[in-house]
Amino acid sequence: LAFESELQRAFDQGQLQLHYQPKVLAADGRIKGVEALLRWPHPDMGAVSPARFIPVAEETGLIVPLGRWVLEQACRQQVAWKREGVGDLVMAVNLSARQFSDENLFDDVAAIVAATGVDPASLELEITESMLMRDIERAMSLLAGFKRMGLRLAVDDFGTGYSSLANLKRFPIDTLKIDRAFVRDLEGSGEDQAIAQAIITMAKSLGLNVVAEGVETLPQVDFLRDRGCDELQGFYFSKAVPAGELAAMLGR
Ligand code: G
Ligand code: G
Ligand code: MN
Ligand code: NA
Repeated sequence: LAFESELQRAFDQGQLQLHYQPKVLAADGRIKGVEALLRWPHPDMGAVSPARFIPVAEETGLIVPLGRWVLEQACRQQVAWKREGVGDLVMAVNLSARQFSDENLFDDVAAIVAATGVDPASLELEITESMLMRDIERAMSLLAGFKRMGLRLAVDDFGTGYSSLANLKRFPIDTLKIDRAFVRDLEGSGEDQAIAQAIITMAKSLGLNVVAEGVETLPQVDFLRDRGCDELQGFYFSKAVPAGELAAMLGR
């Protein structure tokens, strides 16, 4: 079967799963929220990376129903964790370019928020810079609508795209996520240290929450915390795990 038909079939048969990666407060290590990340445990190929199948889902258009499923699943999980006393975590969900340009996105999100009863203040949409910059007017009105709905908005992979902070401040953004490209070599690279420091300083002065991605080592943790980064996400703390494992982590 061609890869795209296999993906469609996996989706139809309920084989795609969501895992959740913690975001911890730099100050005290408590889990503040999670990022929902798709997983495809393939019977023959093993785990297929979303880096491989998301672009295919974008091409075929499957990303639109798949994205709705991800959002609904993530919202239901947020509500379940809250109800069960596991925690009132901020649930972050990635949006892809094709979803973002889909004319029904706003209504789909509104319908899912209403149907699941999730507190919109506990739902964060992760959007990349390039999605914002492609059609600035449309992005502006979409984001304004999401803010009126009470959602949180994050710019993902920050620093790799074209936007400047000056440009970004026109958007009603709550959070900047420093791309892991700047975190990876933090210990050895004075340039990456300067970039990370500059992003944190400017984000703070604009009143934005800052999250560093791809945090894998204690020296990275120390550097980012000491410079005022609010939240940390990466393998140092945890990879993305199934919902049950996350609940167990919070229980400890
Ligand atoms: O989890 P991992 O690092 O392997 O993810 C690889 C890429 O796939 C990342 O860019 C991530 O944002 C993206 N991705 C994972 N899950 C989703 C999802 O539910 N929706 C979208 N649009 N992208 C996702
Ligand atoms: O593009 P986005 O930021 O949504 O991508 C999230 C991806 O980053 C996921 O595929 C996740 O598995 C991956 N990831 C999360 N933490 C780390 C980390 O500490 N190191 C590396 N290399 N990848 C990570
Ligand atoms: Mn992300
Ligand atoms: Na990212």
